[in-house]
Amino acid sequence: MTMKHTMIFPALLALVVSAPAFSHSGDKVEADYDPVETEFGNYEPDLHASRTLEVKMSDDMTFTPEVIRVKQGEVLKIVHHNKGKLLHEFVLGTPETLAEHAELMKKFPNMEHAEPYMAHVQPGETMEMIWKFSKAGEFAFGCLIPGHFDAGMKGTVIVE
Ligand SMILES: [Cu+2]
Repeated sequence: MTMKHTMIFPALLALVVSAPAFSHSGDKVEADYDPVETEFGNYEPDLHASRTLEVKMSDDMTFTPEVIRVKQGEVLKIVHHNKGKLLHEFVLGTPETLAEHAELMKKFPNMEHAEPYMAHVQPGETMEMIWKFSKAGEFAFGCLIPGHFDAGMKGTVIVE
């Protein structure tokens, strides 16, 4: 991260927050998303979280906590705190979807995605995500920035 980047970012963020497509003044969600249904849960624009979970991302390639336990049907607000000096991501999925996505990111490192089950968190920043864990099972989350996932930046979600 160069000095130039750190100077530019707050201005970009201000633009993003004030653009009409981006919602909820005060909530640092990335955007308004269309409803999404996946094998690891779903998102609708009007979800209300029953619980907030704080997740820390660190440059030692760890998430804290590494295991997230949820009751089936629970809507969680996950607040991601990037405590490091590097960009980190939180991407929910299954071990298979994350591994596939991590491979894609190696081939196309500048590929940008925006989905309600992922958050790109700049150093020192905080982002929020709301997700309904509608399906029971064991799922996964990870940081798919090239190198981070392979270095162990991943965790487990247990929905029961
Ligand atoms: Cu990372």
